[in-house]
Amino acid sequence: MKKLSIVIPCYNESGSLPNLVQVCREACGAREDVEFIFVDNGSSDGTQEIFKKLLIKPENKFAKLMHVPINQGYGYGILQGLSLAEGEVLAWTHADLQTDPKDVIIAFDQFGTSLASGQTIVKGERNGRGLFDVFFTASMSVISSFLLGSKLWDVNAQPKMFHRSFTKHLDVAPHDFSLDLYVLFVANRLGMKVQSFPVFFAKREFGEAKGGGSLKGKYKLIKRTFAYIFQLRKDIKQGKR
Ligand SMILES: Nc1nc2c(ncn2[C@@H]2O[C@H](COP(=O)(O)OP(=O)(O)OP(=O)(O)O)[C@@H](O)[C@H]2O)c(=O)[nH]1
Ligand SMILES: [Mg+2]
Repeated sequence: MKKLSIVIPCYNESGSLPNLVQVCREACGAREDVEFIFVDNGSSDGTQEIFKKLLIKPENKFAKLMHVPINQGYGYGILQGLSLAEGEVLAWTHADLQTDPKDVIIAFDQFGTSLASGQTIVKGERNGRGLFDVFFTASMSVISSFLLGSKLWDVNAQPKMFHRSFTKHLDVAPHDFSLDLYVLFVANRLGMKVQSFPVFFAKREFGEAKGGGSLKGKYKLIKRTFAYIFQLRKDIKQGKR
């Protein structure tokens, strides 16, 4: 019986994969109540072949692989991974090892009782980042919170973790990077507790930044986030949410 399923969406992260699988295996240790689900999210860099070779090894039985043939966005990949999950508590985190996958298990052990109640969402809060990134995140958090009337802080920090009963709210979840914002918004709306815990945020070692890790990425993140926020506001006004 799995208690915790951790989904890791991977998009063109071939350089990180051997390290990622090893770190997740060590984090899992001998625990049989934890499973990892790696999602090859429509990568074009040989990710699928690398995963197949790694996950066929007996020591890597702790993990499953989900293959999304055509990339349809970060959120879509996570939702596909969640559909394979057997755990009572579900989580996701990133593939580039900026946040240690072990943190997900530590937080699960720490907040397991609140998570089991279905009334708590657990999220990371990034430490160890540069001043500019901290300022960028703080500004995004304040503006997003104001526009949605919802307390949002360090939205894109990983992991996100919740009881499986929360998945009923994911049918209309966005398929792009706004998924993280959406789950926090819904949790606030339902009056759930959003429990943060500190995670050290390292520099990316392999592959290239596709999210907010570069200036170009930050520009795209701003455009995408505000487009989604205004769509959400419209839906709320029209009673669709
Ligand atoms: N851009 C993108 N990333 C995806 C997708 N599916 C999964 N991912 C993963 O989402 C994670 C977040 O992307 P990152 O490029 O790390 O974003 P970021 O952390 O804001 O940027 P960096 O700080 O430079 O790493 C990575 O682990 C990607 O592999 C997808 O469809 N598009
Ligand atoms: Mg990253």
